[in-house]
Amino acid sequence: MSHYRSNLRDLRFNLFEVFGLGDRLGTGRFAELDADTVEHMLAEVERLSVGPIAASYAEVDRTPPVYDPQTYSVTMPDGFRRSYRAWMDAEWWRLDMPAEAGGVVAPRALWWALIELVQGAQAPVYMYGGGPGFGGLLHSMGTAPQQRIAEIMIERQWGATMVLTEPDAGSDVGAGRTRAVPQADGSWHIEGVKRFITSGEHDLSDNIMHFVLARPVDTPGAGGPGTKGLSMFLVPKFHFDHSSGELGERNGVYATNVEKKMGLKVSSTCELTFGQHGTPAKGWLVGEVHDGIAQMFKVIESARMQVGVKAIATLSTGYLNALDYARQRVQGPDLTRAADKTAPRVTIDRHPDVRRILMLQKAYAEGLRATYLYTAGWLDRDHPQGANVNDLLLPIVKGVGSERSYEMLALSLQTLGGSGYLQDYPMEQYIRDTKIDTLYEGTTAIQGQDFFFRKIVRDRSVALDLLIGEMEEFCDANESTDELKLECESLREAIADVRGMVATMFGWQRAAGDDVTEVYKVGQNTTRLLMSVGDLLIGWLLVRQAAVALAALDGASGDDVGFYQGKLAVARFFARTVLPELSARRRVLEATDNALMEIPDGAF
Ligand code: ST9
Ligand code: FAD
Repeated sequence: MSHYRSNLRDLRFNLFEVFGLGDRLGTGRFAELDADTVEHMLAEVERLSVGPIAASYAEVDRTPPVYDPQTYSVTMPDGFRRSYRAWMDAEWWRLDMPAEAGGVVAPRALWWALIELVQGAQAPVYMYGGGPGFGGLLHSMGTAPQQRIAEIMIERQWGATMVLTEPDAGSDVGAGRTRAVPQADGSWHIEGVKRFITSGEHDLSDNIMHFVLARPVDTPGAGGPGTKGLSMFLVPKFHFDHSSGELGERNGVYATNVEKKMGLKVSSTCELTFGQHGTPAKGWLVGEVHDGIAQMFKVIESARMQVGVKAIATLSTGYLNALDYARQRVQGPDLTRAADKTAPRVTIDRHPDVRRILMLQKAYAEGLRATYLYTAGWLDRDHPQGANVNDLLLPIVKGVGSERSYEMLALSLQTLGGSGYLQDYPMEQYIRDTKIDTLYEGTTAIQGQDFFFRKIVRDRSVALDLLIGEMEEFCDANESTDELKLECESLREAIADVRGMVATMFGWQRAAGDDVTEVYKVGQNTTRLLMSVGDLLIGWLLVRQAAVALAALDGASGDDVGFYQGKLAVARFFARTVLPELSARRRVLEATDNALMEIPDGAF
C-alpha cells in the first residue's frame, strides 16, 4: 500500500468551489483549458503520485545514492529511477514552461496543486526533474544562441542545478568568492568551491547544466562586493555542440563530496569544485548581462514556492496517515467512564487530547494548502498588484509552511504513540525529510526579514493592505451570518493584532534613523510577525472555506456532508484556539526592549 495519502477532494474544493478556477478556464490566457481537462490532469497526476512516484519512497531512504570519489560520480538507486521516469515520461512538467519553449500555459494554482501531489509522494522526483523548468527560464533570460541551448535542455531532459552556496557564504550569498575569469573566445573560466548543491551529480540524465553565481574578475563594471557583484553562468557537466546538443568532452566541474544527511537521502547534496582538477570549468554568461542575483532570484522564487508546497504536502499525508491510525487503534475507555474498569475500550480518536491534535493537524494541513493555492492564484488573476501580492506571500508559504509542517508532523507521529517512532510507518521519515524545508532556500529567519523589510517596508505596505482589505471585506459580508459570527469576531481581533504589530515595527524602523539600535527590536520580531500573519491568513482562509461549505451543505449528500461539516468544524476550532494567541504575541512584541542584545556573551 502507498505511504502517500493524497487529498484530491480538498484540492478540488479549493480550486473550484473556493477560488473559482472554473470561471478562469476557457477564456483569456486559459482559453485552451476546460474543467474536464483540469479534472483529468488532477486525477492522472494523483494516480502517478500514489502509484509509481511514491513506490520507492522508503526503499531509497534505506539504500540511498552511492558516491564514488574516484570517478566523482553518483549512482542512483533503480527504484528511484523508475519513480523519476514515471514523472518525466508523462511530461506534465510542460505546464511550468513558457509556450515559446514548448510549454503549455496553465493556471499557476493548478500547477502547484499538481506539484503538491508529486511532492507528497516523493519530492526529489520533482527536484531532479527541474531541468526543463530551468530550460524554460533560460529561454526567457538567454540570448538567441542560449535559447537554442534551452531547447536542447528541454528536448533531452537534462538535469539542472542552482549553485549559490559556498562554505563561507550561506545566508550571506554576497560573501561568495567563486571567480569568473573572462576568456578570449567569449566564455568564462569558473574557479572555486560550492557547497550543498542539490542534484549536483547523478546518472538520471546525460548532462547536467549548472546555473552558477560567480564574481567576474578583470571585468570593468562587474564583480564588485556583495550580491550585486555576482553574475550568473551556465556551466555544463559535459561540453556539447550548442546547436545539435551532441555531447563532447567532460567540463572541469566535479562533485568532490556528497553529504550524509538526516533525511531526504535520495536527493544528492554535493560539494562542487570548479576548475581545480587540471581541466578548466568553462561557463557562459547568461543573457550576456551581469545581473546574476536578480536572475537567480527568478529560480529562487520558484524554488521557495516548491519548498513550501513540499512541506505542506508532507504535512497533509502525515495528518491523513495519523487520522487513519487513530480511527483504528483501540486504547483505554472514554474519559467519561475512566473510573469504570469494565468500560468498553474506544478508538483513540475518541480521546479529547487526540482529537485536539488531530484537529490542529487538519487546520494547518488544509489551511496551508489554501494558503499556497491562494498565493499562486494571485498570478492567475490579471490584477495589477498580482505579482506584488504573490511576492508578499512567498515567505509565508515557504517559512510558515515549513515551520508548521515540521511542528505538526511531530504531532502526527505522536498520534501513533510508540509505533510512530518505527520505520513500519512513514512518520519518522516524513519528519527527517521535512526538516530541511526550514533551512534551505533561505532559513526561516531570512524569510522573516524578507517579509518585513522587503515585502512590507520597501513596498510601503501596498500588498499587505490589499491582503488585509480582502479579509475585512470578507468579514463585512459574513459577520451577520449566525454560524460565522464568532469566527469573524476572532478574525477582526487577529487583524487588529497584526496591524498593531506592523505599526510598532514600522515605528522602530523609523526610530532607527536616530538610534540605529532600534532596528534590533525589529530583528527580534520578524519571525514572530511572519508566523502571526501566517496564522491570520490560515484562519481567514479556513473561515472563507467554512462560508462556502455552509452554503454547499444545503443539498449535499454522501461523503460531501462530512467534508463540509469538517470545514465548519476546523474553522471554528482555529478561530477559538489559535487566533486568540495573536493577542499575546502582540503584547510580547510591543514590550520588546534591547535587553536581549545587551546580555553579556558569557551569560548565554
Ligand atoms: C537552495 C536550493 O537552497 C534548495 C533546494 C533546491 C531544489 C531545486 C529544485 C528546483 C526545482 C525546479 C525549479 C524550476 C526552475 C525555474 C523555474 C522558473 C520560473 N525576491 O536585500 P538585498 C535580489 S539554493 C526577489 O540587498 P543582500 C534583488 O535583485 C540557495 N529578488 O540582499 C535585490 O536587488 P534589489 C538558496 C530578491 O543583502 C538583490 O537580491 N539561498 C529578493 O545583498 C539584493 O538584495 C538563499 O535563499 C526577493 N525576495 O543579500 C539565500 N531578495 O534590492 C538566503 C533579494 O535592487 N539569503 N533579491 O531589487 C537571502 O535571501 C539573503 O537575504 C540575500 C541577502 C542573499 C538576498
Ligand atoms: P548560515 O547562513 O550559517 O545560518 C546559520 C543560522 O544563522 C541559521 O539559523 C540562520 O537563520 C541564522 N542567520 C544567518 N544569517 C542571519 C541573519 N543575517 N539574520 C538572522 N539570522 C541569520 N544551496 C545552493 O546554492 N544550491 C542548492 O541546491 C542547495 N541545496 C541544499 C540542500 C541541502 C540539503 C542543504 C542542507 C543546503 C542546501 N543549500 C543549497 C544551501 C542552503 O540554501 C543553505 O544551507 C542556507 O541558505 C543556509 O545557509 P548556511 O547553511 O550557511 O547557514
